[in-house]
Amino acid sequence: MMKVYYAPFARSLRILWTLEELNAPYEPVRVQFPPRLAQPDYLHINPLGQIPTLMDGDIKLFESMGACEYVNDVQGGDLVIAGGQPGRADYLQWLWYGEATLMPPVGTMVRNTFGPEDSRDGAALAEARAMLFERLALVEAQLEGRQYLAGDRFTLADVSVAYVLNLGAMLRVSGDYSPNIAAYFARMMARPAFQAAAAQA
Ligand SMILES: N[C@@H](CCC(=O)N[C@@H](CS)C(=O)NCC(=O)O)C(=O)O
Repeated sequence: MMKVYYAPFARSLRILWTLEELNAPYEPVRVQFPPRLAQPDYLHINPLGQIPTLMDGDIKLFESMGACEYVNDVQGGDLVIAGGQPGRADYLQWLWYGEATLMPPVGTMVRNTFGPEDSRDGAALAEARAMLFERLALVEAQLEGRQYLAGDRFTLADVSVAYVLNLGAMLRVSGDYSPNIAAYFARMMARPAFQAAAAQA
């Protein structure tokens, strides 16, 4: 059975959500955060000390969206838009956008909100927040007249981006989401699979 090393609110939530969407069996393994300080034995599993890690027998993945695609593959799921299918370009765009473009400012916000008090920088926080909202404007435009980010159906592109929107709620900025994003976020959070994953992570 696949094992997911997770911590609350960490990117492991993307993998747990994907597993729940596909009704796949898995074993969640809670890791204390941050592992390199709180749980050094985890460094044998993931030498970077990062969360998540997905283990499937001898196979190990430590990139959250890569792990989600892997889960979809082994489960024969329908959460990917393959080459040649309508929506493929949008799928690639938003799958990557969630991690590569939205997460960097959010990471800065998390560090400057929840990191050690003496290292928090209000100016860096404000700058990251502004950058996040500038980047979310493209998500808002993509969602005009759409329920999902790609291909008119729920995919891993939604898992990638909606996870970031959920972190925005933790950071108390979701009240400022623009209308399409606010409605989309509510739809994503209402999915039973998201709720099942979030309940444990
Ligand atoms: N690109 C990686 C990023 C992994 C990552 O940065 N994880 C965070 C938690 S969500 C972490 O472990 N941070 C602690 C650290 O880097 O020490 C992924 O998508 O899985």
